[in-house]
Amino acid sequence: MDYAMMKNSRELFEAAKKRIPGGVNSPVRAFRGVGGEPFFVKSAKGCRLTTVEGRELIDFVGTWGPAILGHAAEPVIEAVREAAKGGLSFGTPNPFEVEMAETICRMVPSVEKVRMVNSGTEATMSCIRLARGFTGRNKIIKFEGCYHGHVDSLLVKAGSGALTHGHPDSAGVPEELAKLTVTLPFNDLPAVEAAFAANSGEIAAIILEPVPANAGLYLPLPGFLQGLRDLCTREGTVLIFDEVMTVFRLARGGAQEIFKITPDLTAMGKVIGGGLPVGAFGGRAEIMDRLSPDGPVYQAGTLSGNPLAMAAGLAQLRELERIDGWAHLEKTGATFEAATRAACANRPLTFQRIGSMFCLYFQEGPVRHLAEAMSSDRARFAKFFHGCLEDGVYFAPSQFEAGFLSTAHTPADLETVAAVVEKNLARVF
Ligand code: HOZ
Repeated sequence: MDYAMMKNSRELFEAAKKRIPGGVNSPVRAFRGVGGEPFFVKSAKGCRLTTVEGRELIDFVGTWGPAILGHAAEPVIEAVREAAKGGLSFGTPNPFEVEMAETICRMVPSVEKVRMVNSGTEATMSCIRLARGFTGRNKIIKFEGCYHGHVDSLLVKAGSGALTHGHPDSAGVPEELAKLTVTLPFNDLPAVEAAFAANSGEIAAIILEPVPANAGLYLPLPGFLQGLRDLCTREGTVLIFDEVMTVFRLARGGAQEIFKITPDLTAMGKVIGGGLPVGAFGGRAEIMDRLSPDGPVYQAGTLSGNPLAMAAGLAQLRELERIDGWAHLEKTGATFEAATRAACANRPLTFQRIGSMFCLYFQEGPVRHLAEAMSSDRARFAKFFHGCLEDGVYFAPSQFEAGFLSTAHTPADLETVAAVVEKNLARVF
């Protein structure tokens, strides 16, 4: 069967389900949070996806973050084409990875040294191991609803698909390991103080998304991030920012630049791969130097620093700097926010945005942590989602995911979308 020629999402999904668990290679794609079946995409350009049936959709998922210039941006495609001519993978050091390391360190000043990996999961997993190796301690603190990829120690009260599909504490994670993860409510500094008191001298790291975006999107309250920084400094604990989604997106230097906090380690990904599989982690040289081959903490990867992924990411970052992408995205975000807020007026809805990331909660708010996010009306969200999809607008298929804007979303696109949002809100209320 030539599946590439198939023009029917339903038939493709039926075939996929026979050979791929749930028919998808990542659970959030399965539409279980909204019901129905996923569509299959044959191509994507700018802010539009084209399904195998030939339908065009205005996309607010952006391949879950990487497509900050829109899909198939010319400079990125050109860089990949050029790099591919020289070979796809060498398994040796290559010049692209040196340039990427220098670029990351320049754009994110807390990062003195960096290592490339192949996914955000690898990045957070490596940060945890490194923090444990550096401190000689075992316990970590994470926050409810924060999702850091599918790392064993971090699939405890996790967000994203784990939350959407009702498995925030995944089966298959040994209880002995899960016990080493202390989970706390986000934005609750006294709870963190109490956890340090109860586990004195045992906490290797605090890991968090400084802007949690895997249970929708909520922001750190004033003083929360600084409070964590101060506690980590006092306790000799490694502060890890998971900025896989936010770095190079919210600002050149991510959430840490916006909130002026210096973490010890940062997990990165998405935008730095330009759409190819990539991740990175970096931070204080003193900590990073504990990595093998210099130090005793082992971490490795056959495809790490892959020339194509590096070339794509470098081209994307260069283009973002050339067009001052972050100022552009802030303007796009503000326009989108104004239109959405107008459509939401007098309805029990909460719209939250920072830069080019956003979430519309189906509840009155406030939303500052997981428990509040959970009280959203998910049935209403699902109806809204499907109405928008029918009208050609694709938002993330779960109340517990963030939306992403790109520099390819034009004012005309946003006007179209505002009318669709307005129409479908009127339908569901
Ligand atoms: N919320 C996830 C990314 N942070 C969605 C991507 C996935 O799991 O496939």
